[in-house]
Amino acid sequence: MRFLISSIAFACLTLPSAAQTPAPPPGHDHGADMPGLKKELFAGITAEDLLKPGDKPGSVKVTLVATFNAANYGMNFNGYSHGKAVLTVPVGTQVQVTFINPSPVPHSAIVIDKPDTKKLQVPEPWFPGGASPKHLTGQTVGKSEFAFTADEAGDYALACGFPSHAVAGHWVALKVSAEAKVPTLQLGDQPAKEVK
Ligand SMILES: [Cu+2]
Repeated sequence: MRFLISSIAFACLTLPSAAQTPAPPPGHDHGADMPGLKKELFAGITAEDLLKPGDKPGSVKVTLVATFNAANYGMNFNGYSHGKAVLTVPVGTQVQVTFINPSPVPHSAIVIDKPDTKKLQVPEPWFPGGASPKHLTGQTVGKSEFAFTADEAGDYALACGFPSHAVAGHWVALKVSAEAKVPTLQLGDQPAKEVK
């Protein structure tokens, strides 16, 4: 037994050099990377890509990258969680979504009524077509596309449909507005900006 314990102690002392790097202090990891990300899946994509003009008038492109960084334990889209990025589109906008999950942890994307972010599970998208494939089981290390028409004004969310993730904050806000003339994007505390 003594031999076994000393072997374990020896093994711990001879771990590779990464183990000797001091860990960052807790709570200071918001901009840090998550381990195991397939970075080429979202190279060049930023928070601004949450909302861009689409190919046709009256359409927008939304690029949602789950686990963009380590914020909210990776349960973020392009670094934002808990509705802290707000995408506003005029009623009737055609929304084309590219969903990317570069991580081995399953995530998905679905448009839901904002109060439903408090539900553990949401079976159907609010607007027909508004979910990535198998949103309840999610996908890992990959990309998918879907589209929907935001034809009813209201406060919605683009959320991760993997059970319990939306409750944990894995969503950005989507406002479908009868007053808005152009799509705008608000990132955190910055003022909303018309997308270009
Ligand atoms: Cu998720």
